[in-house]
Order: sequence, then structure tokens, then C-alpha cells
Amino acid sequence: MPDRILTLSGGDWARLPGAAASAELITALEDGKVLFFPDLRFDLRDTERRFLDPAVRNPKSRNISLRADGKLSGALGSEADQAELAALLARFRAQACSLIDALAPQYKPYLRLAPTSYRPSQVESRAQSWRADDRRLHVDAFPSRPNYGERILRVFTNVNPQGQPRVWRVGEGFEAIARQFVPRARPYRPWQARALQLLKVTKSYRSEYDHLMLQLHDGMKGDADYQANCPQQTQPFPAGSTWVCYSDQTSHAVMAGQYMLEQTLHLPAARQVNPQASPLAILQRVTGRPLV
Ligand code: AKG
Repeated sequence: MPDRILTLSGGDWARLPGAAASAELITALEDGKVLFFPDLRFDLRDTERRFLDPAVRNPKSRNISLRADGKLSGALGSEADQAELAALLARFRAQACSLIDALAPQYKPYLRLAPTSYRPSQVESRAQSWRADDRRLHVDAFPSRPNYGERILRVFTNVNPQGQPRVWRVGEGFEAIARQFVPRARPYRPWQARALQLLKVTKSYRSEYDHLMLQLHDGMKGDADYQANCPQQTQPFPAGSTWVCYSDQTSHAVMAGQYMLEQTLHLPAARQVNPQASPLAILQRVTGRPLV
């Protein structure tokens, strides 16, 4: 498998070395590659180090998250502690956004901010159903929030204080995945999509695109042979490093690590530099019909 990781130098969140390379970086990103910045570190203040503790997370929530409107959820602690943690996440959000602006300035008017998350739990000890288990290769798809092809762009940074890497597996390109799993997908039924919406299982009507993305997600995670034998590479992201990918397109699995910050941004597929590289365009080519 050709390398799916593009390693880049630079330790400044707002400025990438060699602006001329920008077009090449966007092509790689829109091709589903991971842009990896080994020296791009998110610094915690000394007073913030107390948040490097899994006990800051409310066990009822999977992650701690800061909504775009500033509301923090999933955290335990006093009001003052929570305000300080929210400020930490907001600072990471600002840096993640400046990185994306430096990387792809043409996205800026069209980006929609999604929550910022803090993941303080040890990956190896998480007990989950197979469908929720991110240790299996998958592309991201939201069961309750249909997105009609809108992109899921994510910035991740490893803030582990003991130098523990976050270890990912990264799989083959999206088109290869679509060609294997679309023929195995359950057929789309508009009446089911309507029922899911009426029952409030989904926040809006699930399009055929959203149905297929969930089928790819579940098809990949549910296939043990695929998990073990598909083309893939293991990539440790060291403490103090940052990486960026379109997680609805990049096949990924997290195998180890603890303490990571993540920012999600959404972009309409039509606003990509090359909309033809989007999962929506690829799935429409593979199925031969419009999906939204
Ligand atoms: C996901 O959020 O889709 C993941 O696979 C988790 C990645 C990570 O926690 O490193």
C-alpha cells in the first residue's frame, strides 16, 4: 500500500513552512491521507496539568467536549475547574482552526465549527461494543446526525505527559473501501429513513449517502478478516505531535494511547478544492446514482 501518511515539519500552528507546498498538502488531505506534524505541540500551562487525569471525565460520558457555543459537557469538578478546562479546550480550538486556515485558506468562509473534545481515557482498557470500538478500522459516520455528504475534518493532538504515543492503524483509500463494501450494503429504504426520523432516532431524514456511510462503518468494523488482512500501516503519533485528516474518508483505528485533544470542522463537499475526491462523489460514482 502506498504511504497514507504525509509527514511535515514545522512547529507553528499559524504558519506552515513553504506556502508553495499548500496545494500539494490539500491534494493529499482530500485524497484521505493523514497530515502528520511531529513537532507541532499543544502546550499545557502548569496549572492545567491537573486535568491530565482520567478522573476529570464523567464516567457517563465518552469524552469531555466543548460545544461551539462554549458549553462544556462530560467533565467532573468544581465550577472553577470546569471553567479552566473549558478555556484549555477553547485555546486548542483556536490553534486547530489557525492550522486549518494556514493549510487550506480557501476553506475558511465555508467551515462550520463542531465541538472540541478531550479524551483522557486509556484506549487499551476501554470496553465497548464492536460497533463503538474505534480499535477497529473504520471511516466516521454519525448514526443520529445525517450530514448529506458534509465533510468531517479533524485535528488531533497528543498531550500525553509520560511520552506515550497515540498509536493508529491507517487503512487503504476510500475508493477501495467503497468498492468492497457497497456491494455488501443493506439496501436503502426511504420508509425506514422516515420512520427513524419520526421516532427521533435521527435528527433529520437519513439520506442514502448517510445510510451507505453507516454501512461502510459497520461493514468494516464487523469484518474480522478485513480488519486483520486489509492493506494498512501502523502509525504512532508521539506525545507533542499533531495530525489532521478527513475522518469520514481516512480508514483509521486507535490502538493505544491516552490524553488527546480533537477538533472537528465541517465543510460542504462542494467547497473542497476537488469535490470529486469526496466520499459523496466516490459513492455516487460507485453506485452510479445521486445519493442526496
Ligand atoms: C474516532 O474518533 O473516530 C476514532 O477513531 C478515535 C481516534 C482516537 O481516539 O485516537
